[in-house]
Amino acid sequence: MNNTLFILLFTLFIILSTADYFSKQVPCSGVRVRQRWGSLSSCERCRIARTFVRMKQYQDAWKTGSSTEKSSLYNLFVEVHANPWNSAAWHGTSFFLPAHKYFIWVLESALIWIAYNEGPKMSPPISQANACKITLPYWDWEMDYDYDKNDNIDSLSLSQLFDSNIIGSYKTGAVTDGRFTLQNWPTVSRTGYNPLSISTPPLDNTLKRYLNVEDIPLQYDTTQIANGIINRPKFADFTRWLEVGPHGIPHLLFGYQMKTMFSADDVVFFLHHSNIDRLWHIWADCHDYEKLSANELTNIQYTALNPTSGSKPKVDPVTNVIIPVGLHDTITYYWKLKNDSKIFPSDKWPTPADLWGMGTNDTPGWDGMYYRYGSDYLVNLKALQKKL
Ligand SMILES: [Cu+2]
Repeated sequence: MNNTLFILLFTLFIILSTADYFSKQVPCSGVRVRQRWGSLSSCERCRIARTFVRMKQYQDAWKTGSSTEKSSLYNLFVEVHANPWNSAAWHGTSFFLPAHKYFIWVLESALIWIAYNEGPKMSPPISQANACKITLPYWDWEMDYDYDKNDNIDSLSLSQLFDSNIIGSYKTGAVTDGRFTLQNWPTVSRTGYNPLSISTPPLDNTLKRYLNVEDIPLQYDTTQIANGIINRPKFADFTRWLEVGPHGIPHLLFGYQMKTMFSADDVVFFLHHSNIDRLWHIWADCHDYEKLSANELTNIQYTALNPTSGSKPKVDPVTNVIIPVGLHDTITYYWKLKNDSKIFPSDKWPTPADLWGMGTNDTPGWDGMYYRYGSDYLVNLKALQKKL
């Protein structure tokens, strides 16, 4: 085979082996390594925030089917998450972890795609080389837990998450500084200003945050998280605990948009879910489940649970049929009832089994998924605990 033909076939292979809508259109390859938000440089944080804002502004006919109406790329993600069929299937069932895993993976691909295609036109520009380095960071809120309750210092106020240039200052109410003020960042959902009844008028599209730690404190420190992972070798126990407790509290603490199904209106949603996905990875690693292939999984590693707790199963909002959530049942990514989505096409809806493997150097995961989390202090903590 001559060299040109080989390169052509190799390029075609790369394109075909990374199948999600966004990642197949950019030549960025290799494993994506997700880092903690606090470990990123201010340039890296700013690059990600500017790309999010560009994604909000970027309009295209994302809603396929009969509609050609243009819509914001970022808002599409907000709406896909808030869609009643998706939200029913993805929450309070054992689809919770795999559904959000795939959702944030596609969002990360879209971020890279926007930075790659739009970045060079931005002022200041983002180079294509830097665009390919973008990954979705995680907010490790367990590090912001208030370890010393008597020092009169609110630990969350010192979190590296908040600043006046990027995510916004640490304060209750409307976001008025950073990159996500109303001018740059009109939210999809409209909320009022009363934290106790956010649907009380006047309603507007300003992003708002509650952030009242006296009312809703962060309840999980690193030891509790490590023990929660170690002591729950069964998926059923782990996912129930993770969704209700560690996942739920930051949503309530941020309040406003974040405590509704329009929670993805705040980019903090994605940093939070990156952390939740990271804890799922650590759980699999801790119990050596990551060495199993999808066809070796038993109901220790994945259990079909609908509902995860309580007695009311999640049902299809139209037919009232109980949503099947087995290892080989497809997770829904409906755009809306009748129209398919350009970026979540129905022939590409994954199952939990599809999403089990993250890919190795030899074999990419389902839909070309290939990512890891950066060096992790929790893993070290786990080793410590095992010695005790
Ligand atoms: Cu969700």
